[in-house]
Amino acid sequence: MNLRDKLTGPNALGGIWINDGWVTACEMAAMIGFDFVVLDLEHSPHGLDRVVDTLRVLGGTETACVVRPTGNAPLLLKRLLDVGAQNLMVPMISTGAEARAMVADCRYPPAGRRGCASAVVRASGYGLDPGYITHANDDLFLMAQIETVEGIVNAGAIAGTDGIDMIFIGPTDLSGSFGEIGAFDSSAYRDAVTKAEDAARCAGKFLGSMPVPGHDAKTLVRRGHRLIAGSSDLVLLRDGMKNALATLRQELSPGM
Ligand code: 3PY
Ligand code: MG
Repeated sequence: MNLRDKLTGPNALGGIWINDGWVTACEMAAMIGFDFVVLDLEHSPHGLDRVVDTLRVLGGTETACVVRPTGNAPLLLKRLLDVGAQNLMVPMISTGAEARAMVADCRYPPAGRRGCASAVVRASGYGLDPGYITHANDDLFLMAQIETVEGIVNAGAIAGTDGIDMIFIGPTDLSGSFGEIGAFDSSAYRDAVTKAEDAARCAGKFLGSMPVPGHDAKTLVRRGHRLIAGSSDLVLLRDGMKNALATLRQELSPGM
């Protein structure tokens, strides 16, 4: 089932950020039953090969692969699409023009300007799917991240852009754009989130975000969010290691 179909189901979708890019973590996430992973290229060291490996691992599973490129640039988007990524979460979309450029870069002509090598790329089954070029544009699920003050000002234009399927609010950067990273309780931040949510709703687009203090997953879902990217492979690994060491130290201390 593709991400769009999954999003129309009864429950909001729960996913996990993959920051280490370890394919085993993606495989495990699918076995455990996460609805999606976000393979994050913006804040991690891994590259395109890791994306291909992840798509291969998740290919036969019910877990959708969302890929977040480092930014909104045709050269990045084109290569991700060619290796078979279909669900892209593009960070820092702040104007309608940026949203239109993102969509155009992902669509084959005449709807867009994606470069074409459909006879050889993995996305078309290395050319085994001759119809790829005719359905590739429809297969896309494009998520624009609104996470700047400018993006909030232009939220209507971004959400209203044809081809943008979801507005994903990036709470950390958005709060930073208002002057203080993590100030999720300020009225400026709260009003901004409401504005982005209203814009998505008005445009009939899906909404998604990441839970942060004061805006937990339940609250987000109540406000209309359908895709919630919760924890991260690295956060879970870090906390698991910290706990394991704390327990071990306690058990090894004299007197225990
Ligand atoms: C942010 O919080 O800035 C993100 O991009 C992730 O949600
Ligand atoms: Mg961000």
